[in-house]
Amino acid sequence: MEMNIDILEVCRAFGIEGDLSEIQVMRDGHINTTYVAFFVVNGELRKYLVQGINTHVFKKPDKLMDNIVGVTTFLREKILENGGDPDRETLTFLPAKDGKYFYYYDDKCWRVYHYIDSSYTINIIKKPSVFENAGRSFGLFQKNLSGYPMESLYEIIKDFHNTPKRLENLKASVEADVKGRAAEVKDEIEFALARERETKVALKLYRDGLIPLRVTHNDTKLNNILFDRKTNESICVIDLDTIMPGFSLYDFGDAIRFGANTAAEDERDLSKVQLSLTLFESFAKGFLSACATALTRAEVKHLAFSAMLMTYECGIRFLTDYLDGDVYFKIAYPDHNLVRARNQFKLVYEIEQHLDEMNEIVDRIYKEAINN
Ligand code: GN1
Ligand code: MG
Repeated sequence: MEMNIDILEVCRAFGIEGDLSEIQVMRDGHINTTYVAFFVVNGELRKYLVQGINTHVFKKPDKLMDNIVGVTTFLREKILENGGDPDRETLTFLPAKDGKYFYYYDDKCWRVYHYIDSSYTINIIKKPSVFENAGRSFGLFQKNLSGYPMESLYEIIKDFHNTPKRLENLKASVEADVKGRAAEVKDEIEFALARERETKVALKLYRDGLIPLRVTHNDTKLNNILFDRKTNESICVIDLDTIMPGFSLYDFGDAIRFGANTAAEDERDLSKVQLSLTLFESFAKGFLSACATALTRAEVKHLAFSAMLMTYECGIRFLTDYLDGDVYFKIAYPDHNLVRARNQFKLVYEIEQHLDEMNEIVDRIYKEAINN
């Protein structure tokens, strides 16, 4: 078991002692590779998350970890101020023996953090209250970080949510057509190109001074929240790699994209892909209960639209990666990225059909939230 030896060596480099008793693989993420390592130290079981950083995506692990350690240290203080438990409500990273929060072993870059025990992640929502909880967590996350010095954050992935740029990338990939796949996905390309005007909306609002830059998470998938096994409450926002200055619309929209889809992000049967208005409302309720008073009028007005924008952008990214030959997102089978892209575009269509209702919901919930 070569991997066990690697993981063990990595853990030792982060100062972990004891006997390695078990390794589990975590399969949720599309980018990094994550393991849980179980150690027995003086008869006591200790669990660590050992993560191989995808350096193709995150080219500067030092900057990445500066961002993350800066933010988690800041959040720790906030959580303590609010009487919470920072060991469960934010992530705790371990320095390696050289004091850095990452370590190269065998050409791979690793980091290690404490496993938050008695917690779980969710991929599909069964109960709306769970999604409301998630909304509150992401809203609070944004609120807690409102005092964080934004200028100290490094832009880890340039133009990450620059939707016009994402569409330009798609056009370039269609042009290059390195795998000869463009003909097969003509309809999807057309769908993406037909919405070019929408790509510019958020950036224009920013340029017009109507929405501000904030410290945002930028990858608010439901499975980037830990829930407590005992209380079933959401406890901790994880996957902090893409924390950067961004728009609140990104965090709201991306959460809806993933969590209010009635099917998984890679469901092939598109008849199952719909937008749940009930779930949309639940998330909006949670999110706005945490940060309504901090949002500008234009942010609130575009929350429903942001669900469309982020779903559309993600579809563009999956389609681009399919055309590029699957070089970015991990795939489990050959047309996985195409299945994901079709799924996202179906959801875009669904959101477009329900946008008026979604706007009414936000309006109602916003009024309730600011009157409370
Ligand atoms: C990736 O790492 P993960 O699986 O949480 C991606 C997100 C996409 C998402 C689509 C750094 O998130 O931007 O929205 O897949 N992360 C990065 O599921 O590109
Ligand atoms: Mg993740």
